[in-house]
Amino acid sequence: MKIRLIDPAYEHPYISHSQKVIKNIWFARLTLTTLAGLTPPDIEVKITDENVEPIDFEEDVDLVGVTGMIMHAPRAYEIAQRFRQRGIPVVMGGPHASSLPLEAKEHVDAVVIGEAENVWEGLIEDYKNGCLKPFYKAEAFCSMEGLPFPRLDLLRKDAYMTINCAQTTRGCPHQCDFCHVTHFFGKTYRCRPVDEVIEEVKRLEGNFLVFIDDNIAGNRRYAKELFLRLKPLKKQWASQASMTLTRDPELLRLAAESGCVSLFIGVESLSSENLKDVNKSFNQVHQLEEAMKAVHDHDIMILAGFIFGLDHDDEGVFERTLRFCERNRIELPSFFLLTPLPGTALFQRMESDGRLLHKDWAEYNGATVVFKPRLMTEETLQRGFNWACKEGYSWGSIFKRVFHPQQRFFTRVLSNIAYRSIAQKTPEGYLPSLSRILQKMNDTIPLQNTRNLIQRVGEKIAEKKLLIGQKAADTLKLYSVYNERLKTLFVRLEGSMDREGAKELVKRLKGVLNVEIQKVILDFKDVGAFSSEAIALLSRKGLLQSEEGKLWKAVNAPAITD
Ligand code: B12
Ligand code: SF4
Repeated sequence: MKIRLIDPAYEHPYISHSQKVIKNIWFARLTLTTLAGLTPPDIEVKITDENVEPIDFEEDVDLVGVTGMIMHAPRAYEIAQRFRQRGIPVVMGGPHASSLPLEAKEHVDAVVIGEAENVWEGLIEDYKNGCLKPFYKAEAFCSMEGLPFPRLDLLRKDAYMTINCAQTTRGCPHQCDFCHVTHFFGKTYRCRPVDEVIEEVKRLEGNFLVFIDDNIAGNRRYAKELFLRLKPLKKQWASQASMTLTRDPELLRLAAESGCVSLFIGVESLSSENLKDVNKSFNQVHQLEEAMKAVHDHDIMILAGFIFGLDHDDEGVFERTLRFCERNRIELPSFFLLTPLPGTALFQRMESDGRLLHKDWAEYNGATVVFKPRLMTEETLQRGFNWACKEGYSWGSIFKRVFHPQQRFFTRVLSNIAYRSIAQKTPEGYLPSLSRILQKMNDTIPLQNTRNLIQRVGEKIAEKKLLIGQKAADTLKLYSVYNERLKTLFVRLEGSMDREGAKELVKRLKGVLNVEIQKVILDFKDVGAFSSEAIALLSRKGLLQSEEGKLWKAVNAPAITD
């Protein structure tokens, strides 16, 4: 019996990679090599990764297996159709088929939902007996003990940066709303026996490998043991981890000592409201810069993932995020557009709110807007994203991010050049016109004179006083969000306000008036103390008026009688 396993290509004018780029930056996924490893030895099994070689549709095979993420679905269905026209049965599995098995079944003979480990051999038996079932779903997640090693020998070694890939864990202890991993693996986080991982790593040629785990440090005890055991092998490795890794200095040190040279870290957003919305509050915004520094101090290169289009993102998000990457010398920023993947909590929410623009899965590629953003139009989000991709890999930005005295300088430059070649294919974008203004409206204004400040609502209950006291710092902070759909700028003020602070606020707001903003809502709730001159100035300028219909609307304006 002959089986052909196929990884469909993704054809797209600027997202698909050329053979050269694949050779420079891609590693092979473990999907089909794992499946081949699970195939009984008496069966001839071969792999085609259509990204690096064409499919032979005339091949003499008995059964075809196709995989695919969501964006690959249309191509996977085309491939299935071509083989089925010849009477060759096709089985589909992977993230897309597992999320939408009924849809997939319309295009193939059998669908494997979830992991293949516990069902693949049975499926082959059913095929041999002529009784292939429409769906296969294992009753439980597979054991991580004794998994066969992936058949890396079936890949075209010369086509990728490396084929040295291994997996140590499956799943993730977290449940971010946009991520497919927890949907696929449930709330499980399963670790392979360290001995088996070490044995597999020892067999890999060369000194570099990629652990394709979603979160290699999800279980600290396990990760520490793994890193300790990896150290003597003197290999270098790359992987993905959540920010929580950076909070355990010992874990980070062990990772570095065991050969970790680069980590993909999902930072996602610089807004704590956004992170809260998508159930990722464990990424603490105020600790981000420190976390990036800790990783760099161990000479580990950072590939930081950022998502644009979350509900609290306004037109300022693109520039703010890029400047963050430059300031923190993030070697390889990876920008994605929020993409509701079927099966995720995000998808359910967007679908029930009527926010999905369509279900053309090929467009669900992380670089195309497929939903209605809350604070921007679709066009602004798309163009801003394009701008960030291009600008992020401009020479100026590369210079700011990699030109610093650290080891592996050339690796950093070379990988940026490779990413630059991808970024340059992105269509023209533009920085939204309000971006600069929004940077100024999200700022901290230092106080000149703190002596004359009058505590607000000083007579209220003691706890409140304490809270207000804490907020009445020596600065005035501006948190501004622009809603392009309502043409309204919301400005939340926090801290204390003296005359100079009020003057500076008025000056900045005057700049805002020159652009398309139609209304400004100023929220004074978190201003703990004012000087009487500040109040007088704000009143003169009309900023404390709260009547509707005016350009300004004040919320929680001070009512101080001194
Ligand atoms: C490595 C990886 C990548 C690499 C891929 C490199 C390459 N050469 O393709 C990189 C970093 C480039 C990448 C990019 C992207 N990725 Co990716 N990636 C992964 C990751 C971490 C591991 C894949 C892997 O090897 N898994 C190990 C194997 C053993 O597991 P598996 O693939 O699930 O296969 C098992 C079963 O699904 C089943 N199965 C799978 N296929 C088939 C087929 C048949 C016939 C059968 C019977 C069974 C079967 O059997 C296997 C054994 O149990 C997964 C997460 C994950 N844990 O899988 C995300 C993941 C697959 N990626 C994902 C996404 C979204 C992307 C991007 C679209 C991100 C973006 N927005 O740009 C891009 C697309 C890139 C592209 N053009 O293809 C999502 C997919 C979600 C979805 N529903 O589509 C995942 C699940 C991550 C996530 N957080 O949600 N990715
Ligand atoms: S931490 Fe990463 S892998 Fe884990 S659920 Fe969140 S996005 Fe997914």
